[in-house]
Amino acid sequence: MGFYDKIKAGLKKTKENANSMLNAVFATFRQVDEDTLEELEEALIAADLGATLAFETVEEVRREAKLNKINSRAELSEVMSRILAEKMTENRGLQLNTKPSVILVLGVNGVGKTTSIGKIGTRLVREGKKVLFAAGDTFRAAAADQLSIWASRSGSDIVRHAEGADPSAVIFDAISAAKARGADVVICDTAGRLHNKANLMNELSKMARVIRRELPDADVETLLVLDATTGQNALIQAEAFNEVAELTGLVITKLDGTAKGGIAINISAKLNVPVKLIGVGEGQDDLIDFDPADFTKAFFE
Ligand SMILES: Nc1nc2c(ncn2[C@@H]2O[C@H](COP(=O)(O)OP(=O)(O)OP(=O)(O)O)[C@@H](O)[C@H]2O)c(=O)[nH]1
Ligand SMILES: [Mg+2]
Repeated sequence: MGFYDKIKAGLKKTKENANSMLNAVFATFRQVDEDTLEELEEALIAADLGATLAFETVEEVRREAKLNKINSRAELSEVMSRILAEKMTENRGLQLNTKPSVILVLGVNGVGKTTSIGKIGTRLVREGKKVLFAAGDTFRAAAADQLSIWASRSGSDIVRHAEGADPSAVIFDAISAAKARGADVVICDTAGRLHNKANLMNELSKMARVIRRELPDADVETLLVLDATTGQNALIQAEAFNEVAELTGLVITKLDGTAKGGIAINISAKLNVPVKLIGVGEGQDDLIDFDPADFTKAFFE
């Protein structure tokens, strides 16, 4: 399956959710008039695009319709997907060119951090890389157990400490092990931390400092994982984490579920951070490279 088909299949549910209102607009579409534009704006807000982006998009559709008549549903969906794709930050993929390089994975409870690490590990191992997981979620022993399962499933190594250990110490050990064993990529799991808890945020910056101190010249991806089914709340989380961490990318999960995928477009447009990967299931292979143009095309088709 090509990327585009995979996105389409993965987003089937998301499309059904997001598009019930959009479909209604498209179904009755004849020409771009005030009624159509108003309905379109409402439908975009309902699809989690947010009021600002919905308004801007509709204004551009209005302008476009004046310049080049929009006469069919196909033309309307083509114009809409192009406008939205242009608003998103370009995705140049994971930058992991140093040996070792590091991926630090952040996000609140239950968004899919550990699962996404398992999927990313699977992919990198298949590309022939030596991958090492760092079990930086030391809150619960079960967290490291879950990561261990993903390590063996993906063919990655793991460094873990006992429950309650200092997460920064785990990361320090993982980096030393990576240097000693010649690993290509260290992927650090972290506890589901709440953005309004100062101590947890401090812990996070401490981990980032350890990475920088031990590997000053390494490529470091700091990925924030967001659960698409939480809608606008995901945007609030993204803004909060973006203030304390130097995010290099977003991973948006659960786009196979009841999410209305507009949140991916909204966040990518709002923050100057690209969506790099999307999760479309619980399986090892349910991870897709995010491409703004393909995504919006699948979204409106
Ligand atoms: N449908 C679906 N489920 C997902 C996806 N990604 C993760 N999940 C599920 O979401 C649940 C939570 O995933 P975890 O990876 O444990 O989340 P986490 O962020 O590590 O959670 P904590 O460690 O508790 O903070 C699990 O049941 C996963 O299988 C996805 O893309 N689609
Ligand atoms: Mg976890």
